[in-house]
Formats: sequence, C-alpha cells, structure tokens
Amino acid sequence: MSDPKRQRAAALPCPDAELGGIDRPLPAGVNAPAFGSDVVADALRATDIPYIALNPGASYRGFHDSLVNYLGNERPQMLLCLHEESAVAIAHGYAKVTGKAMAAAVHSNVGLMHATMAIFNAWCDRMPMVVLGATGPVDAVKRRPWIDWIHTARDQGALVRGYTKWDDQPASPAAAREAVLRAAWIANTAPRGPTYVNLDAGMQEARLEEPVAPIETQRYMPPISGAAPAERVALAADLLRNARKPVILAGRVSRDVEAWKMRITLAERLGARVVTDLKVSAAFPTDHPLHAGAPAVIAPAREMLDALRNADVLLSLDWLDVAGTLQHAGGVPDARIVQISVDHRLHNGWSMDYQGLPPVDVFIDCEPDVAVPPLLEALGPGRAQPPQAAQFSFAPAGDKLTVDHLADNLRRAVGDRPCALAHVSLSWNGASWPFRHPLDYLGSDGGGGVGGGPGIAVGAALALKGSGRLPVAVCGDGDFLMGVTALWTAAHYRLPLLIVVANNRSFFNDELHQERVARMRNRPIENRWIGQRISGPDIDLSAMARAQGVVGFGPVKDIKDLARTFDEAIAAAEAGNPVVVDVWVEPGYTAAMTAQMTRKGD
Ligand SMILES: Cc1ncc(C[n+]2csc(CCOP(=O)(O)OP(=O)(O)O)c2C)c(N)n1
Ligand SMILES: [Mg+2]
Repeated sequence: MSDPKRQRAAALPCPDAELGGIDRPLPAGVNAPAFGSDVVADALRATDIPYIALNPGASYRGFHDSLVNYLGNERPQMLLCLHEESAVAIAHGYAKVTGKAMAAAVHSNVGLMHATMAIFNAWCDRMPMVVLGATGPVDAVKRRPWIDWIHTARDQGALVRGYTKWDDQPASPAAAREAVLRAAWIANTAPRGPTYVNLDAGMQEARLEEPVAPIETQRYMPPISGAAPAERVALAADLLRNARKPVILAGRVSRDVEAWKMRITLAERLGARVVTDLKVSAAFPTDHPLHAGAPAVIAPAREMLDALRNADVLLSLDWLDVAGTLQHAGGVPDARIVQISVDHRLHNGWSMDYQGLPPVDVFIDCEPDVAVPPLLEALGPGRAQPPQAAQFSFAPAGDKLTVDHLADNLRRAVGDRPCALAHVSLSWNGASWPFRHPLDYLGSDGGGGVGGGPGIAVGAALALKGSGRLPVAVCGDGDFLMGVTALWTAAHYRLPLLIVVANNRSFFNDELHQERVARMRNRPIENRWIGQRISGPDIDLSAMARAQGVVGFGPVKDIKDLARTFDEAIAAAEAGNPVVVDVWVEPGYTAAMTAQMTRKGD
C-alpha cells in the first residue's frame, strides 16, 4: 500500500463490517494505478460512495477489474444485481434514506436500456445517484468483431439525457476522474438527480503511459447550499403573519429530524393546516392536529381540498405539483401563494415531470430546509393558535381480507419498533398508517414506473442495515413480479427487510381504467378484468422469494392468519433475513381513488 490515497481510505471504518465480509477477493498485490480504469476507481473512492450496484458486462471489464483487484472490492463495495433495473432501483432506495448518491454500473447500450425506467423513476423522485456505463472501444480499429460493434453507440448518453442532470463520455483517464467527481457533485447538489458517465472501453483498458498527477479531490466537489434571499423571506413572513387561514403544503423535504421539528414549529406558530402527499417521503406528522386529511397519491382527501379552498395564504415547501393540486381544489384560488423550491433549475424540454406552471406571489429560490429557519425568525414570536382536531380515522371494514386489514395487522405487528415504510401499493390507504418521523415513510417510485418497488425496498434496507429501524415495503403483485429478482441481492448481502405483497392477482389499476372507458362508451364494465388478471395459474409469490434465498410466507388468505404471520415474518427479519409475505387481498382501492378513476366522462 504505497499509494497515500489508499492508505488513508484503509484507515476509515468500513461502512458495515458484516457487509464488508461478503465477496472478499484474494489480495491482488496491486498498489499503484496502472490502467485508465484504476484512475476511475480511485476517483469513485474519492467521492465516498460506499456501494456500487451492478450487473456485469465486457464493456466495463477493465473498470470491474479495478474495483476488485485494485480497490479490493471495498469503498465502494460491489452489490451484484440480477437486472440493471434493480441495480438502479437499489441506488434509488439508498438515496431515499441517506439523501446521498450511491453508484450503479450498467453494461454498454443494452444494460443502459434495461436501466432506463429506474433512472427515470429516480429522476422524477429527485434522488441522486451516479450511473457508470461503458461503450466502445470508441477507436474502431480496437473493436472485436461483431459484439464490440453492436454494443457501441455514437451517443449512448442520449438514451438517458432527458432524465439525468448531466452526462459525459470522457476520453482520457484524467478526464474520467474529473467526470466522476463532477457526476457525484452534480448528483448530490439540489435539485438532486441521477448523472451518467460513459467510460470508453479503450480508455479503461489502456495502460497508463505516465502517472496521472494527484489532485485534492474534495476541492472539486464543494458543498453548495444557497441561502434564502432576506427580502423574499420578509415578504413571505408578512403574508403569513397576516394570514387568517394559512395552509402549508409540505412536499419534497429532507430526512433531517431538526428540519422536521422546525416545520412543526412553523405550523404551530402560524396555526396553519398542513397537507402532505404519499408521492413523496414523510414531511410532517400525519396525526398532528394541524394535519388536514389522510395523505394520498391520486385523489386528495376532502379535508385537504377544504383546507385549500378556505386558505388565504398557501406556503409550498417544494410541493410536487402545485398547479395540479389547485386544479383538484377547483382552480386558481384568491389565496396568495408562496413557493420555496429549487426544482425549476432542473426542468428541461424532454420530460413534463415539472407539472403545470403554478401562479406564485413570492418565490423563494432555495431548499425548504434552508428557508424555514429564517422564515421563523422573520415571523418573530406570535400567538400560537389553538390546534385543530385530527381529521381522519381508520378502521378496516368487512370480513373479506382487504389491503386495510393487511395494513392494520401489519402496523399492530410492527408495534412501537422504529420502522421505515419504504414503498406502498397503489391500493394503500393513507389513513392506515400514521407517520411521525422523517424516516417513517420514504415516498413512491417517483416516475410511476411499475416494478421499482422491490429494488427501492432493497436499497432502503441497505441504507438502514444496522440502524435499528426495520424496513417494511408493501408492493402490489404486479410491481413485485416485475422487480422480484432484486430480492436475490438482499439475500446475498443479508439485508434485513420485510416485503408484504398486497396480492390482488391483477394489474388492478388498469381494471379501473377499462371500467372507466366502458362507462364512457356504454359498454359492459364486467369485461374490465380481461387482459388484467394474473390468475390461471396463480403465481406462488412466496416460492419466488424462497427460490432466491429469501424467507417466504403465504399466501395468507384469511384475516385471522395475518397477525401471527406478520409476527413470525418480523421475527425472521429481525434475525437478519429478507422476508416476503404474500397476502391475497380483495381487489379494490380507497373509495376516493375509485371514484376519481371511474367517474364518467373525461
Ligand atoms: C412499467 C409500467 N408498466 C405499466 C404501467 C401501467 N400500470 C400502472 S399501475 C399498473 C398495475 C400495477 O399492478 P399492481 O402492482 O399489482 O397494483 P394494483 O393496481 O393491482 O394494486 C400498471 C400495469 C406502469 N405504470 N409502468
Ligand atoms: Mg395487483
């Protein structure tokens, strides 16, 4: 170990000793960078990214060798994945917990094509990650016949340019080092998102003719956090101080506990109603007396819409879709609107995930976490208004097993344990599970790309391993089946995790769409299930888990078996295993969502 950078890294504690003990290479006796890809590996280690989820391929065999035989498969450690979509989804789930990028590596154009939906999900969810890919050799005379030609594209980054913050195809080891540092820096800077670096196979595999001059890598990734402009904060404070019925729309915020408490202080100082959304992570305690209605994905609760209609000032803390929410509430209100967000810096012409353009009276161009403390200060001490009563209750009804019964029994089985709900099914009822901590709920897949659930859950489990917080994910059966091979990675790396499948044996969401079309056209709604139901044969989901080394329970078909099964499943997860419970639920969504999706007319 003569290289000073490697010695420094060796002195750092391993991110997780147990995980670090898996997949240990024989010592290769390599202690100085000798190839282009060794320089890339050094750069990746300099970013402090602890893991790289990957599916292998010859296009980055040089880089792969550097990770194993030059870095010794630590900092970053490889996580082998069975599909590129899971590799990226795992990085996505990791970022949801930590707020930080991990890396994913995907092979040439084909691996990147597999990865695209998961990258899009992370982009829409504003989650950072560094995706490394490869192509070439760009120098055609170095290409092997056939395979190197089909796996070389003129502009591979074009596949993902519409939903990544930045991409590059560096032509030399020094340029690749710069690209990796820039990719990590840009991904981790708000508004966060995926970046992509495409490593030419020829550049990776070429022997270094001379050492690449060392640089102080941290100086190339300076932390950025823009402050809130004081005069804008003063304007917002004036509006809010005089508001009679302010509403806070608590949207994309961090997992920081102090920032969470500050939002509560702000709401209580203003006596503001607060609304939250299941599309993003927990932003405010949903059972706080000021919280209005249960959070939802598609159909906002009536209490939430009432609060918005009655409001005189709306304060958006980077709310995901201000314009769409106003549309739900009946159009543009008279209320004054304060927007705190940096999201506009990311918007581009390819993807419309920026949503409609909302009217805004005071725009504060910084992250909500940064703006709330000066806003509180500008408001000054004031009369705390009496809290209002909590607005929603929950009790599962009927004797047929529904997702509400699933949620009720699961929550009771979890009890007082700290838990992170890493994913929920489309059928989830936001009233069934209160959130009281920023890690209690990690939001949705972001881009509506079904199949992200299992990988995101595994990534969250990776980040939470050893934290004492139990990762729990509820996936639809369609979502589970599309992403099921992410589970093998959880088994191999022994990541404790509980996935419960709300198995309605259907791509049920689309049954409701077909029902709506049938209503609009006066055709039989009874046929809505055709081309949607996943039965005949029924799929044994817990066997799919067991086949990958995951503990599997079920199918559970009776309400009375739920409590015992969940107790056993949690015990297995707490013993260090990934666990899947298959629960057969009646097809159905919340009443509000069903009404919204099946209403007649456009
Ligand atoms: C990649 C992808 N394919 C198809 C869809 C369309 N789609 C939206 S929801 C859904 C059904 C998902 O089924 P499941 O996870 O079982 O949830 P359920 O609606 O049955 O509760 C489908 C197919 C999509 N959003 N993404
Ligand atoms: Mg389903």
